[in-house]
Amino acid sequence: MVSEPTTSTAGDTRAAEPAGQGQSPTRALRFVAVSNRLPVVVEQSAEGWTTRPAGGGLVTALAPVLRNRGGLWVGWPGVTEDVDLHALLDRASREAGYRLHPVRLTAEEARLFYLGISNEALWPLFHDLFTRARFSPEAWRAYLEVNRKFARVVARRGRSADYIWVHDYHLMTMARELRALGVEQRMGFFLHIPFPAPDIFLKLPWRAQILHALLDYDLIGFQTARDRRNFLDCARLVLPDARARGKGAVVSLNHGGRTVRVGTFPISIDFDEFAHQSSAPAVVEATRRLREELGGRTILLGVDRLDYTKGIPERLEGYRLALTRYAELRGEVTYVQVAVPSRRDVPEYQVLRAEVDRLIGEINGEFAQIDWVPIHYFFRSLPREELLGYYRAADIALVTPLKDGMNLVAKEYCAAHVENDGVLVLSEFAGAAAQLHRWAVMVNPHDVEGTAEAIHTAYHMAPADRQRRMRRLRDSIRRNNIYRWVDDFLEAAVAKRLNDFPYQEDYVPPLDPGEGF
Ligand code: GDG
Repeated sequence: MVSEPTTSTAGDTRAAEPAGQGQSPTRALRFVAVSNRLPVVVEQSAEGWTTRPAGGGLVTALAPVLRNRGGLWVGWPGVTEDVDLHALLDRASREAGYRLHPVRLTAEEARLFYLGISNEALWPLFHDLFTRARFSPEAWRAYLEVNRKFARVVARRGRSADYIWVHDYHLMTMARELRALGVEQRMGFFLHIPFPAPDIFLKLPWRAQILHALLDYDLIGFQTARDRRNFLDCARLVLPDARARGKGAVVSLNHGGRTVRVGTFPISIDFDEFAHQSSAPAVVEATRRLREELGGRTILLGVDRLDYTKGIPERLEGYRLALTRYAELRGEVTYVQVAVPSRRDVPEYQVLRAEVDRLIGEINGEFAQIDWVPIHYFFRSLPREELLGYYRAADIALVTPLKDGMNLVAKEYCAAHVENDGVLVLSEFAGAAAQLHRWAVMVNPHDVEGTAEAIHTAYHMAPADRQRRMRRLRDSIRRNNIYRWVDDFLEAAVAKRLNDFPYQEDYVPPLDPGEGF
């Protein structure tokens, strides 16, 4: 950080930390993960304020990395009320196995930074849906201010041996703020969502500010080669002196006398853990029960946050057409859609919810028989064990986003199919397609007829073909698991691997008093 002494605060409890593998606490290599949201949901219940682990791709990917490594995760707890976070987050940190440190936002900051820019400008634009994007200068000023706030919290909590790893589109200008505060540590950034091509990115009023700020990181990571190519094309157009050099997964970008590394790091899952949990007796029993309850029919499964990028209405239209065209599917297949509520206060998401409700009502109304319902719909998050039961029970997974950074559901579905059965129907526009396209049934999610045909193809696929493809899918995901993702990123960032960060069972660093509490 700036320098070690200035990071100490009065009453700092760090001196009590165990050294870990013979290193003094302040020298031990430590992860500081930073993301918009902390990986817990803080909510009010009958017992008062409580926390529970949050879901979502980023948490699934990062939690195993920080667990028991004395790591720190900095983020917004998601509430703007005056909640006593100290005890709440202390307990949640012990349960998680890493320290959670909050950045408090006012209701106005949350509205402008989180809703105004992150959800209503960057999210749609970066997913190529620019007609849904709104650009508010007032919200942009709040975005910059909140990035500054995050930077101040990290600068105060930091130590010289930290590796600062910032995540996602909410925090693209944070490195600039950290540098302005004199922070010198190496810092990396990973974009979980796609990076758009220049003809879309250049519509952003703050395109130059974002690119300049991103270049203050030392390493910028993208999910796929396509995203990185888009980023480099945009950088060359907006910053005429920018020059990319090198080949392979990590290249160098020179600009203004600085060299930044730019890499491709496809994110993944803890494959072995998913496979292991899917074999647990409770999951096997849940799978058996589900199959029985659904009358032994072929099960199609969709699992998504209820988000317009996930292509749920388009998929439903594809299913409707499949039932219309291929009579043999009627009464023989059942589609289970799990839609996890998301961003409920954004109007587009309310419209989407109504559209999905309407389509499901129409399809069920049109095709249902007295002993068969074509679509079972859950508008809620399922407990992990139940989700795994659905993954295992499903003969066909429909993963058809209009655009997705990666899509972990596709990988989790395959990991859960420990008997090498099941068919993955996958969108060409999911980041996962780059890795899995050879063995999945590929679709263009905008093509209703193509989607119907893909369902038909998956339904009729011969068992030997299913097995061969699923084995290949699982081999690829097993090899390229979440630990490989972390190792590749850290190797490029600081020439280290995950195992260089000391593992300490049951150790969570003590809570720092001060800002945020
Ligand atoms: C972003 C990018 C990128 C879903 N339903 C339930 C549940 N989930 C979990 C899944 C999975 C996660 O949520 C969803 O991850 P995705 O990757 O599919 O999608 P996003 O949340 O949009 O994630 C994405 C990711 O970041 C990582 O970089 O892949 O492209 O958009 O882990 O298991 N979990 C539980 N119950 C559910 O009902 N417990």
